[in-house]
Amino acid sequence: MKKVTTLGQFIIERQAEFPFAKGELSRLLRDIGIAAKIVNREVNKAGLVDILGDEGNVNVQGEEVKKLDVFANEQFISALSSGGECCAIASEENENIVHVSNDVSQNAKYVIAMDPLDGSSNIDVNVSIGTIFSIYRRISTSGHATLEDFLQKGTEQVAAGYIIYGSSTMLVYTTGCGVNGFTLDPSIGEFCLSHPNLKSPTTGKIYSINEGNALHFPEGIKEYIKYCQAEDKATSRPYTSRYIGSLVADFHRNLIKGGIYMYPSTSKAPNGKLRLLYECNPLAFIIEQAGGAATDGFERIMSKQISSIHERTPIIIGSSEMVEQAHAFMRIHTEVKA
Ligand code: AHM
Ligand code: MG
Repeated sequence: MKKVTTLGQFIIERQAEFPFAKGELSRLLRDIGIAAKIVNREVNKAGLVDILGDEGNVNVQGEEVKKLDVFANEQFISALSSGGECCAIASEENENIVHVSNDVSQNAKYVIAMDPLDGSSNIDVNVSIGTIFSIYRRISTSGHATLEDFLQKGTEQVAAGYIIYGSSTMLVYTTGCGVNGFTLDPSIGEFCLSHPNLKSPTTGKIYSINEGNALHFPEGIKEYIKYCQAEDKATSRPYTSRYIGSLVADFHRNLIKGGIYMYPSTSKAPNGKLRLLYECNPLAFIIEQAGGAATDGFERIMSKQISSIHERTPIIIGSSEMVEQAHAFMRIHTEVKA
């Protein structure tokens, strides 16, 4: 019989790779895994809320029915707070940093940035959604964590990962020594190693972008899309267009199959839509660890200076050769303009 490695076993086996305090980072990842299972349980019941809940947002047990993104935020904050290894959390759901103020956590060495439930507009229609997280070692030495603890470049991430709540639920993470994927086996309630040492194909046939915004894209992106759609046998073009509108799901598919995901700046949203701290940097860390690339069209995502926790950035992310090609189009068309 094939040996099954659970997430917990894997973290312990691999903790020698961790650059700093080994046990603490292991426990943080374990806490994230636990919260993910609880959120997964609720995501799977999402459709039932309409049946079990009533108009006043109260279910048959008399409990308040919470929006899933609010629920996910609370679950992750609670798991990370009680674990004692994280002193503060920045979340898409909270305007300001959430300090973990119990005695155990105040002097913890790590801070976590997260999007607890990304793609939440897809919940009501039974389409995949995800959680994204990023772990930094704090810079401040004692007391409350500071903004500077979060405003570090993506290159300083100690670990990052995502959970995809899809046709199956997977947790994928990196600590800077490659990328590994775990699939939740619902029968035993454990994440089991299913995708060891994930590698991004150097090129692919999929491009993912919201073409509804095409009128407002930069010239370089418009030209790159024409390139994706042009016929050329040698490079397997035209590519296929695939866009779920759930970042984690689009990213995950392209990571496995090879492809490129773009959310560029538009004339309406000059900084794009996605958030640097808890959406782009963690996925950039993962894709680079898998051999792919991530840029904002001009600069490597992980090298970008960050000045606020909810800052947005354009992003081009995926298979290395495809990202390089899109980048080249951006360069040429910016030079032409200048
Ligand atoms: P959210 O954080 O409000 O859920 O928005 C992020 C989502 C991503 O999952 C997805 O890639 C993107 O927004 C889709 O945006 P659009 O609908 O503009 O294409
Ligand atoms: Mg989001």
